[in-house]
Amino acid sequence: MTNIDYVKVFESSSAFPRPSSFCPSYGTAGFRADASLLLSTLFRCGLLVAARSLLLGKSCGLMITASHNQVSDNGVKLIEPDGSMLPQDWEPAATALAQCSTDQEVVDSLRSILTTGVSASTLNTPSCEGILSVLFGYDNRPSAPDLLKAAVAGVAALGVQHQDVGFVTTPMMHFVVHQWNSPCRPASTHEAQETYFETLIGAFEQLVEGLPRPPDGGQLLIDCANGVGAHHLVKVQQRLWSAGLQMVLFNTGDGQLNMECGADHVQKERVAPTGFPELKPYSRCCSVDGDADRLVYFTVAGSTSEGTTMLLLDGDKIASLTAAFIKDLLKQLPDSVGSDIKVGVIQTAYANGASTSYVKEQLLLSVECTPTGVKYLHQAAHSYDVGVYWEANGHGTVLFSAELLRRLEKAERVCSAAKDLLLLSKVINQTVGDAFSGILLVEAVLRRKAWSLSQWDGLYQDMPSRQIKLKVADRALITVEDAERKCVTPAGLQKDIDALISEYPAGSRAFVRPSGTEDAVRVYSEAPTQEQANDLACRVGKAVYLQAGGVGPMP
Ligand code: NG1
Ligand code: ZN
Repeated sequence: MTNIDYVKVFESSSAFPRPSSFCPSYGTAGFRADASLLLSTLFRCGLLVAARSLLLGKSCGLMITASHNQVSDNGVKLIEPDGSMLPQDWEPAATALAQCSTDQEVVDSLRSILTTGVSASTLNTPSCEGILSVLFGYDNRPSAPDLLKAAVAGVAALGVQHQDVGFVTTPMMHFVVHQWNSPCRPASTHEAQETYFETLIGAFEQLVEGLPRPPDGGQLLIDCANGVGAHHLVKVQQRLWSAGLQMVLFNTGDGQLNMECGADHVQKERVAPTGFPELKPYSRCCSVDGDADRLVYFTVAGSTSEGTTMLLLDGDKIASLTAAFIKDLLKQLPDSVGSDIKVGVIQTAYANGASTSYVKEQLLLSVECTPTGVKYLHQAAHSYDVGVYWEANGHGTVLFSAELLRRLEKAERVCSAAKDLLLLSKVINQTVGDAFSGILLVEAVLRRKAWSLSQWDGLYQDMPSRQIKLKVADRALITVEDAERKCVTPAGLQKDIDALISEYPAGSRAFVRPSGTEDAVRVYSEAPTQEQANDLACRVGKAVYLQAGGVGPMP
């Protein structure tokens, strides 16, 4: 094990004291808070990611972003050498380190991480300092440069080198870290970014080769949320135009990040983003979030006297389209290749009930429900040969098992479905949910099926749903089980929720959980009509407010 200079760690830590009232914890997607609070957290994440790199003997990554949150927030996500997310058994150590009150506690916490390796499985892995470094990426928030300096100081305190990858989307960063640790390591992180685009676009071009452009001319209006995605999408516009995909970019940085735009806004508010032109019925539109790891499609149906109807094609619809396409291809494989392939669709409690029924009853595929957060879905997807996972908010991807890929490679010369599945596995960023990869995936599948947006939308009709959030004094008092569908505490709250649900028609449901990224409690409901869903969410919100110490206006 490397000799760690703990005196240096102590001294470096003293420049980044934790604000006394700030108690960070590793949430649904890393640490996230108002950026002004985060310097100590970033310094300590620098220590942690450097420690992890030393223990594994490989280069880890650190991405500075708060995704779809407002511009004054920021956050940090840690990335494993293979491009996956920080293992869950490291999360308590990350929280403990971030919460230390003194520099001595920081040193002690770090020492304990390094000496125990957190879990026995990482203890004996040799270090190989010198060839490893920590990779840093960030989005376009104004707080990024200061937070980056704090993280660099943390990594330097352990004597580990770093590479500045620059402005990147979160999924690009996962891909770059994966590449950096692969046997054919690129010469620079810039080259790794080029490989990212070449891999995804190259596979897309082959999937759509020779197919006619869509009837709408292939125009796709993209809301970039004024985030980092725009920075990269402009560079590939020309090449994709040649492949029949005309990306027209909006909210490319002239407005405020995520302000009335972005995938979260479009999905939760069910409105077109700001800055969009008046839409023609069924024109193709999509929206990505601030760090471009989420994607939702939307359009408008024909207008009525009350205006146009917004159609949202969310993560559930993307998952359903993808699963249907993959299932068709798998059916075409010869028995020797495709007889015993295990396919699963992984969702959370927020998945629309109609999508779950579609996958189970129409596609006849198994559905698994996990707690919110892609780390849970991703882990569950690993137990299938093809694990299709998406959150309703548009965050998801598909994982192909190594064994299946080997079989497909053997068969690709003689079987076009095997070749197509291999191309799909390249269009899809398997390290993490990726909006750009999602766009290429959806566009390729629609082109292959010669489907319009309305045909895609017609796979199933969403059950009316409603999501609200409210504030309580301490959201940690709300605890949940059964993949977050049942409330354990406060005692009695679930009984009240059940009683409310029983007043609505069969098939109605509602649940409550504390957010892992915001100081809020989320309430979700589904019912046969929109009025009933709104009403149910509001009444469940009131029950939470009364039983869990609501703050501010009652729903
Ligand atoms: P929280 O705030 O824990 O609900 C939100 C999303 C998650 C996930 C994370 C990370 C909803 C209901 N929740 O988590 O799905 O995307 O942010 O960004 O959309
Ligand atoms: Zn995001």
